[in-house]
Amino acid sequence: MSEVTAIEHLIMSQRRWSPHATGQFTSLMHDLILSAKIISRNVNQAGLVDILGATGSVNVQGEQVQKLDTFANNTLVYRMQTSGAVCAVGSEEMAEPFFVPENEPHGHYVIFFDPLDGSSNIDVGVSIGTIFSIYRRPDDEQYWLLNAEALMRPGLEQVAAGYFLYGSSTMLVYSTGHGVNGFTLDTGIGEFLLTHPNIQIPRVGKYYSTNHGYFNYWDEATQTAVHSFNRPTHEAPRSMRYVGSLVADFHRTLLKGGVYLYPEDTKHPRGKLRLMYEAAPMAFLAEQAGGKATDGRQRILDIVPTAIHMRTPLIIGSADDVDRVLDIYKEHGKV
Ligand code: P6P
Repeated sequence: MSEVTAIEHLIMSQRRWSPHATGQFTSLMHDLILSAKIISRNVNQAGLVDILGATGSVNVQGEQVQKLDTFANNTLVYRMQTSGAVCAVGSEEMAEPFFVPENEPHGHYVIFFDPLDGSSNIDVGVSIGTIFSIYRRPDDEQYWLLNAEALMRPGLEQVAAGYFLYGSSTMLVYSTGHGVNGFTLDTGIGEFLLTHPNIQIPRVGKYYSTNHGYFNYWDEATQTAVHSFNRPTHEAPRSMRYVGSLVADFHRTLLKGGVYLYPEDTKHPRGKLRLMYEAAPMAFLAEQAGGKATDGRQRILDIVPTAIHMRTPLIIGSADDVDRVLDIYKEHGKV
C-alpha cells in the first residue's frame, strides 16, 4: 500500500517550525477541518434535503443569503468559538467580528472566512468552497484592546491561509508559510490525505479567467490586458475558463497556471472581491506557490485594510502572466 499522509500528521510535523507552539494552532485546524467535513456533507446532500434556495434574508454585502451559507457560517463560528484557540472571528456573513468573551476558553488566533464562496452556484451543482485566513494576535496585546480596528492587518501578517473546495471531491489546500499542500477527503475513512504536496504554480499558464460580461465596464488598460490573452499578436490565444466561484477558478489557476482577473469596473469601482477573506488568503497561497497577486497597483499582501469587508480588485496567478497585466497597466499610465 502506498505511503499515505493524513493531515493531522503534517500539522503535528509542522510544529517543529514553532518551538514555542502551545498546540492552539493544532486545535484550531482540527476544529476547522471538522467544520469543513460537516459543511461538505450538507453540500453533497443539498439536493436531497430542504436546504437549497435562499433564506429570504440579505447579508451585509446586500447579497441573497442561501440556506447553506447560513449553515456553513453557523458551523464555523460555533467550532471556532469553542476551539479554545481563537479570540476573534470575522465572516462575510457577519457585519461585525465576533469576539470570544474573555471569561470563555480563548486563544491568540484570529480567523476570517468566507463560509461558502460562490454561493450563487449552490443550486446548479457547481463547485463552491470555504476560504480562511488566520492571524496571530500579538502576545503583548491586552484582551480589552481587541477591537475591529486591531484585526485589520495586512495579508503579509497571515500565519496561515487556505480553502476547502466542495467539488468532484472535497479538498483542502493551505499554507502556513512553508509552501502549499493539497489534501483530498477520503470519505471512506473520513480523513484528508496528502495528494498534492508542495504545489508550485507554473510561471505561465494555459488559461485566463475573467467575467467577459463586464468588458464594456472595464477601462482601456484592462480591455487591452485581456485582449493580450485572447487576441495576442505573438502567441496562440489562451483558452478562457470562468466558473464564477473564486475557489474553483483559483484552484484551477494554482494547479494549471494562468491568470484570474476581477478588476475594478464602472459597476465595482473598488473591485467586487473582499480583501480580508477572499483576496488576501488567495494571495498568500499564490505567493507561497511561486505566483503573484496584485490589485493592479500594489501587492495584495501589502494592502492595509481600512474595513473588515473592504473590497479590492484582484489579478492573481502565474508570475509571468500577472507581470504581463502590470506591464500593460504601466503602459496605460494606470500604475
Ligand atoms: P461575478 C462569488 O459571489 C464571488 O464572490 C467569487 O467567488 C466569484 O469569483 C465572483 O464573486 C463572481 O462574480 O460578478 O462574475 O458573478
